[in-house]
This record gives sequence, C-alpha cells and structure tokens, in this order.
Amino acid sequence: MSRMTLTQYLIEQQRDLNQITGNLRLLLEVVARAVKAISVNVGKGAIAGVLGEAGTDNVQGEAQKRLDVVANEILLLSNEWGGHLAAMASEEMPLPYAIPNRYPRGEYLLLFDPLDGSSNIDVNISVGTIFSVLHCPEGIEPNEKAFLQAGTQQLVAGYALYGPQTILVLTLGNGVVSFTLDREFGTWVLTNPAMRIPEETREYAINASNSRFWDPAIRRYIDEVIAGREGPRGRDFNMRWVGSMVGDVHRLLTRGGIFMYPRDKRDPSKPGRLRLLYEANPMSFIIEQAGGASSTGHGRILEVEPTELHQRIPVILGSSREVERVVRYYTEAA
Ligand code: AHM
Ligand code: MG
Repeated sequence: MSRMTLTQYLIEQQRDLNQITGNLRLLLEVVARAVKAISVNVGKGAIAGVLGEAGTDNVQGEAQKRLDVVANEILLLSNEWGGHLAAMASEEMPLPYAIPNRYPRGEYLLLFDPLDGSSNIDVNISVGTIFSVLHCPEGIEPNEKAFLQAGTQQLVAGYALYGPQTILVLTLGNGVVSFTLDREFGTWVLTNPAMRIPEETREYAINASNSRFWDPAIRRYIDEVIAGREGPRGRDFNMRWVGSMVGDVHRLLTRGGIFMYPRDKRDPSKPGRLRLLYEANPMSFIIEQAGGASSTGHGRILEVEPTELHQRIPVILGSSREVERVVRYYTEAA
C-alpha cells in the first residue's frame, strides 16, 4: 500500500499540479491537525468528560453537546493564528468569527460543522467534521455576507469521519481522495487516491419516520424501492440510516447509494433539515467530484445562491442515476 502522507499529497497538488496555493496548503494542514485533536477527544469520550449536554443551545435552537462545543473551540483556536483566514463560520456560532486583530488576516473563509451527527455522540456511533473553504473577495469585510457564495465557488471541501478508523476525505476540485489516520505515528496516510461512486445502487438512506411530511416525488421513489422485485424497479433495495450525514455519505462513496433529507411540510420556515453552507455544499462538492449528483429535487445544490448563513436546504445526493430519477419524479409531479 502507498504510504503517501497528506503533507506529500498537498505539496504535490501545489508544486506539480498548481491546484492549490501555498497558503491554502498550509490552511489545510492546520485543519487536518485540528481534526486529529477532535478525533482524540471523541475517542476518549467519558474519560475526558466530553460526553453529555453542554447546557446551551445553538443559533438553530438545538441543544449543544459538550463535544459540539469542544470541537468548535479546537477548530477556532487551531485556525485563528495561521494568517490564512479572514473569518470562520460554524453551525455552532450565530455569526462569523473574525480573525482577531493581533493575527494577520488571510484571503480565505473557512466554514464547518464541527461535530456532525451530534445525536450519535453519547451512543458511541460514528460522528464527523464537515468543512468548506471559500475565497474572501478582496476589499470585502469578512462578515456574514462574504460567506453567502454558491457552492460552485468552493475551493476545497472535506470531512473527517470518526469511526473505527479516523478518515479524512478531501476534494480540491480534481477528484476525491481519502486518508486514514495512522494513530501510532499521528500521520494521515493516503488510502484511496480516487474515490468514485458506483452508478448502480440498491441502497437508500432516509429517515422514514418523516414520511407523512414528504413531497409526493419522494413518496413515489420510496414506495417503488420498498416494493422491490415485485414493484416497478424490478429489484430489491436495502435501507441504511446512520443518523450522521458523514457516515451515510461515506457509505455512498464506498459502495454507492442515495441519501435524502428532503423538503418536508412540517415547518415552512425550515425547507429541509440540513444546512446549505457547511453541510449540503461541501458534501455536494465531494459527491459530484466522485462522479455522483446532488440536488434539492428542483436543481443542483451547488448552484443555489445562499441568502443566510444558517440556511437549510433539501438534500438528495448519491449515485447519479438514482438522483436523476428523483429529480424526474419532481418534474413529473409538477
Ligand atoms: P447535526 O449537525 O446537528 O448533527 O445535524 C445533522 C444530522 C445529520 O448528520 C444527519 O443526517 C441528520 O442530522 C439526522 O437527522 P435525524 O435525527 O432526523 O435522523
Ligand atoms: Mg451537522
């Protein structure tokens, strides 16, 4: 097996392929180091006293877990002093975090969901970190507005999955690669140089307890896959739902499938559960770079022009043929 490390990979991407700038490379090194620290905390769990509720709510009114707060702090403190960033935005903070004046200000914006799958923390099921890097337009104050860029503008997207192995999946816009953390040496080792989503799939992921709120197109798709061999699809499907988007997306990248957190009619102010800027966009960038597709049901997620930092969006992503089918059902229903 290749022993190429993340550092070597990033240097190659900068020096030989001109895919990233030196500053972006250093920024990614810092993010990868922060992720390692989060992984250590996740792994210690009760020993480090990081399980349970933090006793606070985030801007979306969700109860924060201790590890949500710890992971957010780790990302902020690791990244604020390097000089590569203009500001950071997080699921756990109402407003962007401007780089303190005592540090130099750089040209990039970092967005993250510090700990995705929070409801799985206390039950020892895989959780992760999702992140995205944007350019901060010159002369623009790095306030909320600076972050409101379509997903197509992302320079880098990635996620870490804290599972039996700690894995870092990354796209710089030229395919998707993944690294496994060698816990003995503390290095990220390239373990998949070209992740591709299989086109054909027999697996789907959706929280079916919401089915009474779904759009007709989603109902039709799910009814058909559940009907299996006897139904219009003519084959049996299998269902999986980790409850951590990172875990579900990683399964799609490994063996194909479709993941949906669609629009539902519960609360018109929340058109979907997942957040556009630090969940849907980075994951959509990765999925598309791996040959898959990602849609709201009505259009490509990456082309949505954001209006709010914590905006929510319906998400349908995975193997392209399945995603296209759901989109077709939406068109037919209209
Ligand atoms: P979080 O960032 O607060 O953890 O919320 C996002 C998570 C996703 O990881 C996952 O796909 C979804 O919420 C699970 O939702 P549900 O609890 O409805 O199954
Ligand atoms: Mg999340």
